[in-house]
Amino acid sequence: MKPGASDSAARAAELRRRLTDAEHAYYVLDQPQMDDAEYDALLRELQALESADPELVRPDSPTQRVGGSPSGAFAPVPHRVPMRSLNNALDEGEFLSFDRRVCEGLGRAHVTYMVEPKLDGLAVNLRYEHGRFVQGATRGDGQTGEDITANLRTLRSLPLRLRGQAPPMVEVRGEVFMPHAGFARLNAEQAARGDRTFVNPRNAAAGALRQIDPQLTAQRPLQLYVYALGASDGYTLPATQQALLAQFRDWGLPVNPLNAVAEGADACLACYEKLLAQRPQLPFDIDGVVYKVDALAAREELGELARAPRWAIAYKFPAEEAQTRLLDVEFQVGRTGAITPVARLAPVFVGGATVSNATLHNLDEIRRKDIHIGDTVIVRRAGDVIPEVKAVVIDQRPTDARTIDLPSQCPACRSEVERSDDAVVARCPAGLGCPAQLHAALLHFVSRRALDIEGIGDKLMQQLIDHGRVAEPADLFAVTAESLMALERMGEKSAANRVAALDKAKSTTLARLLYGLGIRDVGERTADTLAQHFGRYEALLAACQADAATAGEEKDKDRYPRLRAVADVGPEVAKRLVDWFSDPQKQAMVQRLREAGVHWPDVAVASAEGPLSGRRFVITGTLPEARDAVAARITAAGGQVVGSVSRKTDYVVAGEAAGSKRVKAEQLGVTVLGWEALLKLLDAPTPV
Ligand code: 9MJ
Repeated sequence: MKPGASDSAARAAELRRRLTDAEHAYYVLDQPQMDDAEYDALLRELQALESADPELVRPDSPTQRVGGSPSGAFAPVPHRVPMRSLNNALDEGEFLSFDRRVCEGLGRAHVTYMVEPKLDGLAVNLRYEHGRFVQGATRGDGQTGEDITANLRTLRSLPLRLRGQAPPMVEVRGEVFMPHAGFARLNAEQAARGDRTFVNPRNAAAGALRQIDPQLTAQRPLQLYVYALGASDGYTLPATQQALLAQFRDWGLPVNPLNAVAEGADACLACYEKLLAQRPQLPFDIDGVVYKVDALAAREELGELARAPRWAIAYKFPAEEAQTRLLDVEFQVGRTGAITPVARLAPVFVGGATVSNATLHNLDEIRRKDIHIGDTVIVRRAGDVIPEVKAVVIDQRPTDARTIDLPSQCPACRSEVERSDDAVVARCPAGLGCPAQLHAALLHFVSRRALDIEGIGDKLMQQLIDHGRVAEPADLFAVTAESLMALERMGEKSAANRVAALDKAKSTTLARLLYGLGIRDVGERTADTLAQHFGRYEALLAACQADAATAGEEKDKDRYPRLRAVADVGPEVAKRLVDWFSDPQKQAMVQRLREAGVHWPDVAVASAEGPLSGRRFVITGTLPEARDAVAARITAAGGQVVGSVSRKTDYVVAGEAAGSKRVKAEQLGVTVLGWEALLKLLDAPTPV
């Protein structure tokens, strides 16, 4: 033994324990114990001890995750217990038939099931001997898999040693997958290096597990959840799947926190609906729900079929992707005149609905994805998100496939389009004179976050335009119940409701008006900030007129000084505002809105000498008072309320369920205030 070796051995053991605990806390429990820097420092210390005295190295040391050298081929691993797949139910009827068979088989009226989200990854078998991870294998054909031990060791959610009492041998089965965030990061890195990007997280995870060099696997953000038992020696089975999963958790293995228990078929179907609704927000892909009879003895009774057990079924979600043909590309004109391509598709059932249109975003995107008319394409529709053309199936391209070019004329009004220098963006210059822009602009004006006029949808708006009733926002307020009833299929009651909604919307706010006017690049947040800053429409108009005189200044910093004094307003937005407010037609339009009865109160402008003067606030989360009221208090005390957190922000007022803005504040070191702390600040005496 080397001098001081027993000290080193004790320290190494201590470091192994702390690092293993930290990995478990971070990767399994999702409750970090230490920051990355501390983890790295401890890991380096352990590496140093181990390289000074190789006898200190243990196979389950956190330094040994990327231990092995490239292995060449993956050796075959026969599974002692076959890795069966699951039978699928494609609709409710098939699930209910499964439940009926189970109930009849067991002679019971209803059965308790474990409900598990079906992870879309790769099934693996993990063998632990005396608590130590000794072998990991792929599913393969279910009888024989491949040895990917070295690669699996690099997953930090996979414990190299089980906690507590472990049997002489136990195989645990689960799914390796790549969460969305890691997938996006990986693809961005691949693209930056000019490497091939992955089509979906499942392919990326499969690629990562099949790396010959575990160093490469280690760099891929893989995650694991376990859900089943394989072979075991000297292990007494628990009574239920619930208890089995609890045992896995106690051993330090990661178990999906979304798993749930359901009594009977109705509860199972309710879980399905819940998970389907959660699916778009989940941090990883799931492609259905797995139902397993909870009682293990009941499983024995039901038995197994050749390929799949009788006691479990996977009720699949509707596929989010499907192939179809791109029949044509049409161009749509948006509210600001931007002309965007839309795919016309051979109708295809995807994501639970028949899709015949999909967005193509812009010409850049079309070129990047190499999309041609006539191509077979992969269409994606996830949740309520607008369907998109994700990729082309290149080897099915017909010889007469056509390239896609921007039109030279506006498809709605035939004006010559303006193209960007790189010819990827086209815009119709006709403004509200273009019927398509008018339609989109009016829909924006009535939308919920703008004037919030209920009951005037796409079709009714089109009719109002076609019948010459409405040519600009102010005309909406002249619409009468009689004129609405003269339009197709509008009854007296509906007409009266719409007129009432119009009447109600006349009383609005400056922020809603500014947003509703549809000035380019002025979103809800900027509109809000402008309203807070200027307080009155005329003050904003005056600032724009004064700033217009500075448009020709040579130096950037001398242009638009009044507008740029507003938080969140940069040179581009300032220019858009100056252009818009300098247009006499736009001013006449606002004047006509006022004449039609649209009105809004002045907003209290930040007072120059309040206790909070010169301080910038961001409000986030749910507070005891409405957001507008909180903003008014801050403004009255001289503070300014802005939309986004930056280094220039002084305080973030965070209520309940505050999310990303709070996180960003903490990252940037911006002070986060709770409600009480804000009230104190508001009461503080004016600084002298
Ligand atoms: C997935 N893919 O999430 C099973 N699975 O159980 C879950 N797969 C399974 N269970 C037995 N949660 C065979 C496969």
